[in-house]
Amino acid sequence: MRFSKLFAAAAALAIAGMSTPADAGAVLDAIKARGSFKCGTAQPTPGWGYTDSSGAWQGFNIDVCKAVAAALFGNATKIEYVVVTSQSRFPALQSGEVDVLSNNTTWTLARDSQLGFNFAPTVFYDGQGFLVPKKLGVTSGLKLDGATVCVLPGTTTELNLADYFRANKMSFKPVVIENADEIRRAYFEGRCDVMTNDRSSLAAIRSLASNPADHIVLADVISKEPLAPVVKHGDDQWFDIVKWTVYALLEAEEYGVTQANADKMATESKDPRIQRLLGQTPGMGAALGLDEKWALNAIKAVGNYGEIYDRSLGPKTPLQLERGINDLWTKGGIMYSPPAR
Ligand SMILES: N[C@@H](CCC(=O)N[C@@H](CS)C(=O)NCC(=O)O)C(=O)O
Repeated sequence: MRFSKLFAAAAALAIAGMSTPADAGAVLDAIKARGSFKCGTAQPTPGWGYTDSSGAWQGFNIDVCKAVAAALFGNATKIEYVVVTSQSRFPALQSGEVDVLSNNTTWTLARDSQLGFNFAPTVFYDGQGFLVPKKLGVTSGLKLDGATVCVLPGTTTELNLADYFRANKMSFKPVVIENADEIRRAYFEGRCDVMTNDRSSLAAIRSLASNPADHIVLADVISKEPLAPVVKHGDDQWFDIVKWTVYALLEAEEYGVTQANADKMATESKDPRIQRLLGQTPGMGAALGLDEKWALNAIKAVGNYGEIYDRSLGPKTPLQLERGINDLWTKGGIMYSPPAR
């Protein structure tokens, strides 16, 4: 008797579970009620996230948020941008001050578990490096013994820096400043010999120099920094939406769907993978609890992953970052989306 009751309860739960696309939760409910979501972004940084002359946010990390807004609301402007620092970002996400971080946060075990977060797919595979004034004549990180190093607090950067110097039996003096503008100024004013951060951030900082050619990002890569959007534990549907929006941008690049041709592809492509991705064959939108045009809207708003990359970070931008391992798996990189089916 007791057994059968338990069984019935379990079966009811299983059926209930099957009737929704995923476990909807408080975060997505609040976002829907508000009609916008809160995108946690770093202090303005070239390429990654900055405000243009009209005050509008632009950049690679911003495009990730715009893609999510377009997938969710069919409108890339339904975003409230919240600036966070390296120190304030995690409390901001935990408290609901932001719904997602899109700010060069590295995916690590402790953040993914202990801090209570879930990481969407990596949008940029990076590694930590060193930015130095050329006139210092330093050619390798191993020549930095005794250096004064500018570093942001609460970062993997801070931890790797200590590991690297210890492992190589070198000493350093940290200059720790939370405000990104201030730490950049400290570096440019020579208050530290070297600035350390993710190499892609160093490229952005270098581009701010009065003469970027006076500064060099050393070839050393001292860590793995997979940078990914982050949400908090407890709302699987919101997590799925952020996750699959990133994947959709990658799939679009893989299948040759661009911002310019997306509408035409949606109606004319005979490729079943494209028909599914762009909602011509329904099902993917419903699976996520979204409109069937979710991916089409995201791609129309910001372009595919390659277009986003080229526009903000690529060789033709001040950051001049080659695709490298951030290229698609079909082109020798490690960017790979599971199938949208
Ligand atoms: N990826 C590292 C470093 C993150 C980091 O430094 N991010 C932002 C702050 S949220 C930043 O200001 N980047 C450097 C800059 O652009 O000055 C981490 O997640 O700990």
